[in-house]
Amino acid sequence: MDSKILAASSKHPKPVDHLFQYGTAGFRMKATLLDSVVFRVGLVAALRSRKLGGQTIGVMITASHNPPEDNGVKLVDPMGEMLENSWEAYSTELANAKDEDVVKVYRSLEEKLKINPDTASRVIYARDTRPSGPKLVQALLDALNATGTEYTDYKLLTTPQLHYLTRCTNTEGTPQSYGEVSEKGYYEKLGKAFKRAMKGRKTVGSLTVDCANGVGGPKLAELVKYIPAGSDGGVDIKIINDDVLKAEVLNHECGADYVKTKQRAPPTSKAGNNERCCSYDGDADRIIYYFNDPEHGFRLLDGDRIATLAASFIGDLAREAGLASELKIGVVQTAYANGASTKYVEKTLGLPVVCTPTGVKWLHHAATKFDVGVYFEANGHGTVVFSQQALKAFSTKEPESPAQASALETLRALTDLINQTVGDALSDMLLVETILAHKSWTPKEWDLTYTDLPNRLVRVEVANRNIFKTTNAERTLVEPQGTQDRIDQLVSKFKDGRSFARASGTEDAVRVYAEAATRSEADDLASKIAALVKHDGGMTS
Ligand code: 16G
Ligand code: MG
Repeated sequence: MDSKILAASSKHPKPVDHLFQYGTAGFRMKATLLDSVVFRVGLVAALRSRKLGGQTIGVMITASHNPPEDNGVKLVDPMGEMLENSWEAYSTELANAKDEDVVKVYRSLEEKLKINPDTASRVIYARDTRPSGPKLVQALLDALNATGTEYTDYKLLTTPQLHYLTRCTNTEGTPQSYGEVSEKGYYEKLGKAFKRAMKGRKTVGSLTVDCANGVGGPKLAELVKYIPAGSDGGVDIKIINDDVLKAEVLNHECGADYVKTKQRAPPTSKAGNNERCCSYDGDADRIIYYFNDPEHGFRLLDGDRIATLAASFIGDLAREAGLASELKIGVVQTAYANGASTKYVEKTLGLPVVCTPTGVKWLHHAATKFDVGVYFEANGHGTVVFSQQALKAFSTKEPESPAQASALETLRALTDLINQTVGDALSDMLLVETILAHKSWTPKEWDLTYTDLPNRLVRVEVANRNIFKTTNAERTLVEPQGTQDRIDQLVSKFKDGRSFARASGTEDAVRVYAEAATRSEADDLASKIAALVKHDGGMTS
C-alpha cells in the first residue's frame, strides 16, 4: 500500500508554505489550494473507517455560503455526526505533512491509533455544485483507491443529505435503521412524515424559497414532488435563485448569509407583504425565514426564532401527550442568541437553556444531553435531537384520550420529519411549515412572540487574533489580561447591555457582539467595545 499511496500522493503535491487547519467546518479556502488537502482527507477517511471496524465515513466537498471560487472538505462520522474532535488534529497533521512524509505520517497515525490495516474501509461522498468539485473528487478517489477503500459516489447532494445517507448506511438492517439508503429514500421519508405531521392542515398563502443558486435548488425541486400542495394539506412552494449552471451566481446577492448579514430580502424576491420567505445557504444546511411587514418593513425570523418556535410546539405536544414530567426538553444556543430569545425560552416556555461555543458540533453534543434537545445558531443552522428514551416513550405510551393519541402521533411524525444528524434547511423548512399550520400563525404572529433586543455585530481586524482567549462558552475573555474588566465596565453603563468578543474560527478577525435596550445604545456599545478590542489587539486606530 505504501508505494500506492506515495505514487498517488505525487499527483497531488502540497502547495509550499501553506498552513492548513481543519476548522469548525472542515478545511475551507480557495479551491485552487485544496487538491492535496482533499487527497489527504481521503487518507484520513480510510483510517477513520478502519479504526471504527469498517463503518462507513462520509466525505462532503463544499464551501457552503462562501464565494464560488472557494471550496472545502469535511468528514462525517458513522451516525451522521460531525467528525470526532481529536480527529480534526490528525486531519490537520496529515494535511500539513511534507509530500515526502505523507506515507510516514499515515503509518504513524495508524500505529498510534492502533488501527489494523487489514480491516475493511468504506466511504461515501458527495459534492455541491461548484465547478471545482469534480477535480477535487478525483483527488479523493485517488486516495480511496490507494488505500483499498470501498466507496459510493452520490454525486451532487446537500450536506445534510450526505449526513443522512451516512447514518442510513451504517444502521441498515438494524433496529436503529434511519431510513432507506438512497437519495429517493430521503425524499420519501420527509414527504411521508410531513403528511403525517400536517394531518390535512393547510398553510396560508405560499412560501418563497431562495436556494442561494446552490445545490439546495435542484434538491428542493425533487422534494416538492413528494409533498402535497397547500390545498391538499401541504404547502405551495415558489422556488427562486435555483440557477446552478452559472457558477458565478452561487451565494451572490442571495442565500441565508446574505439575508442575515444585510438584513434584507434578495433583490430577486417578488414576495408581497406578509408572505413567508426563506433562504438556504449554498449547501442547504442553514435556513432563515423572513417577511415584509407593511408597517415595520423587513422582518427577519432567524435561528433563534426557529428554535423558540420548535421548543414551544414540542413542549406543548409533550404536555398534551402526558410526557412532560418524563422527558427533559431543553434549548441549546450560542452567545450570539438574542438575549430576548433566551429570556423567552426560560421565562415564558419554562425550559432550560444551555450556551455553548460557536460551531455546530458543540451545540449538537450539548443537545444530546436532553431527551428533546432543540439547538440553533442565530445564523440558521440547527435541528432537534431525540434521545432513545424519548423515541421509546413516543412509540410505547398508551394514549388515555384522543387528544393524547393525536399529540403522540404528531411527535412520532416529527421524529421522522426532522433530520436528527445535523441542521438541514429542507427538513427545518417543513418543520416550520408544520408548526405554523398547526398554530394557524402568519409570519407576523410568529414574529410577535417576543421582541428582539437591538444588536450589532462588528468585525475587528487585529494584529493577531489568537491572543484573544475565551472561557464561559466564549462569553468571557481570559486574555489579553484586563480586557474583560474593561468590557464589563463599559457594558455596565448600558441598560440591558451585553457584549462579548471572540476570535473568529473562519476568518482572520475578532468578532464583537453587543446588544442593549435601544438601537443607538447597541451601536454605541458595539463601537466602544470594538475600539477597545482593536487597541488591546495591538493595533491603534
Ligand atoms: C462555521 C460553523 C458555523 C459557525 C461559523 C462561525 C459548522 C458546520 N459551521 O461556519 O456553525 O456559525 O463557523 O464562524 O459548524 P466564525 O467563527 O468565523 O464566527
Ligand atoms: Mg452551510
